[in-house]
Order: sequence, then structure tokens, then C-alpha cells
Amino acid sequence: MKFNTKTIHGGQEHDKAYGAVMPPIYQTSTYAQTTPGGHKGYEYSRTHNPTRNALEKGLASIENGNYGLAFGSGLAAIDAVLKLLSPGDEVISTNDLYGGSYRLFTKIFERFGIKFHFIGMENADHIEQLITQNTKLIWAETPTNPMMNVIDIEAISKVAKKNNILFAVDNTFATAYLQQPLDLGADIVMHSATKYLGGHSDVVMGSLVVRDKELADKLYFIQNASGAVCGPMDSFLVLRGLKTLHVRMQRHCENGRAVAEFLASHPGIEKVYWPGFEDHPNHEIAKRQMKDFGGMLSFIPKGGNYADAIRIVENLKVFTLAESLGGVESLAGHPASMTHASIPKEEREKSGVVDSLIRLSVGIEDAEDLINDLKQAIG
Ligand code: P1T
Repeated sequence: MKFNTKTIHGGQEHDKAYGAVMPPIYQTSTYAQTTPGGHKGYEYSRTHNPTRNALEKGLASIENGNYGLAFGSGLAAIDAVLKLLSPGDEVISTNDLYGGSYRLFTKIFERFGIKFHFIGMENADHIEQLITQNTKLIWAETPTNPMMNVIDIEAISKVAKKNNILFAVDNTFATAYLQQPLDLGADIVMHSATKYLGGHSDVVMGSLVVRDKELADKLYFIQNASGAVCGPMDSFLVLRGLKTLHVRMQRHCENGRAVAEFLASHPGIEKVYWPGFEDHPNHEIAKRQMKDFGGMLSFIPKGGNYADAIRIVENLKVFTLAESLGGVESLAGHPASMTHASIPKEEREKSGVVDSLIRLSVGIEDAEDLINDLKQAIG
């Protein structure tokens, strides 16, 4: 199957009871047994649930993986990956990443004896210098949140393989529509399914997809043992979201380009971060690795004043000032005080997350309305 067919049919089968085309929402915690162990494959919904399983198969299909796992949030999915490690292990991570991932690494897992190195990953050679015999995981986000750096997945996967290190990619910003990290050599692909996969800002969820059975079994064990699973209703919503992923992403990309080009030509704007620009430092990698450039971008108003950034986000009318991204509606965010507030100022400014930075999740409304909204807000 091609991608646009997989989003709709990948891993899916009609319901066995009545032929329902969409899987029923199996809103149950448990399943009747005729004798201990005498069940139809389902015992308890933390372990397995038919609606969640349908989603997990769909997720595996769109990422060209073999095994999918769905969690109660994106951070719960990351948490499960980190639980593959043991005290003393080391992780090399992108320095420009979602603030909540940084907080989970530094405030929770560091306390359990795991050591994190945060670096810019545009150059795979820089990673090799940090590898020790304790390095067990490389964690990359691409494009990064919110600076839109693009990391060469194939180059890093070669470094990871050579050194026998697990390589995980947070594919939230790009989605499987734009890039499939497993095809480029990653071992684990992770999503905040809250974003583009769900696509309608009505659910919080996370996912992992892998190819290797042994790795999948370890993760399924953690999923069940730690228990951060998502419910059947949320599973249904994300499965429904997947079915329109390709058409939504196509429009997100078109609108993203229109908004990025408008901002870049506006005299009141100093800098626009969007990988589709030829002068973006990672444009060549983005062009090679991604099908298009997505609907996320960040920008700084002329002069780089905090007050101007706040004025702009307060003035927006079609864009909503809110956390999150990837829904059909356009959102604007102020990373320094919102999504990335948990990263110390000094640390976040090193990667470019300054107080005047505004992040946009460009939705699928009419591009002209979005541009007019920005025009009036910038003034
Ligand atoms: O919010 P949750 O579903 O737990 O996912 C966490 C997460 C992980 N990875 C990336 C790249 C993310 O962007 C997120 C969540 N991000 C936001 C809420 C945000 O507005 O950036």
C-alpha cells in the first residue's frame, strides 16, 4: 500500500462482530473468561484493548514499522523509552527540543542516575565525540521544537549503528507523511499524537513504533508494567485522525509556505525559521529527508523586543494563543514563557529560544485569512 492508503487502511480490519467499518470503542476495563486463561486474547485493558490495538496497528503501518504502542501522552511514550535504560547509562539528546522532554530527562531521569548530554545535532561528527561505553541512547527531534533545525537521521543512524546505540527520533513535527525515520535507520520513532496524528486538538496521546521484535517486547512490557496507556475513546479519536493525516498535512505544508514567505517579506519581521527557505542552514537535508517542509515555523519581530512579540500574539484573532500544535486550527505560541519555560533561560537562549521568539502552528484555514490576521497583528 502507498502512504495515502495506509493512513486509512493500514493494519485495519472490519469489526468481527457486525462488520463495523470503524472499530467500536471498546469502553471496558476487563473481559470475561470461561476458565482462568480462557479468553479471546484480551484480559485487562491496561495490557490490551481492541480499540487501542487497532490504533497501534495503524501507527505501525504509517511509520513502516512492525509494532506500534500507544500511551496516555507523548511524554508517557518518551518515559517508556527512557525506562529501557539503567543507572549509569548515558543519553545524547538534541539541545533544541520540547521543554517537557528536557524536563523529563533532567528533573526525573537524571535523579535515577542517567546522564544526559545536550548538543546541536546538525553535525553527526559532534555526536561521536560524546560517545562513551555507557552511551545507550541517542534522542533526536527533527525538525526541532521550536527552532526548526533539521537533523540528518540517516547520518546519525550510521553513528548509532556503528557504536551499537539505540537511536530514537521524535517525529511529532514532521509526521510520517513527511519523513519515515525507521526507513532512514532509526530504531524507535516517537510521536506526541496529541498533535498532527490526532489533528483536531481534542486528545492527548503518545506513540512509539519499532521494527525489532525484541525491542518491541521490552517496550510492551514497560507499557503494561508502568501502565501509562491511553483509553479506548482517545484511541478511536486518533485512529480517526490518522485517516485524514495526508490531506491535512498537504494543506498544512501549503499554508506553512504561504505564511513563511509572507513573514519573510514583511519589513516588521527580523527572522523567520522555516526549513523550506533555501538559506535555512539545513535546507539541503530537509529537501532530501522530507517530502515537504511542514506547517510549523518560528519568527522574531524586527528589533527582537519581548514587548513586540507579546503585542503581536495578543493581537491575533484567527490564530489562537495557546500551547500545542498540529491541529486543524492555527495556533501561536510564545515558547520562552509557554512550551519551553521549563528550560533555564541561559540554556534555551543557547539554542535560539529568545524572549522575542513566536512559534506558529499553521492550520488548514484559508491562507489569505491567516496572512491578513498576521498583517493586522504585526501592524
Ligand atoms: O504533550 P505530550 O502529548 O505529552 O507530548 C510531548 C511532546 C513531545 N515531543 C514534542 C516534539 C512535542 O512538541 C511535545 C508537546 N509539545 C507541546 C505541547 C508544544 O506546544 O510544543
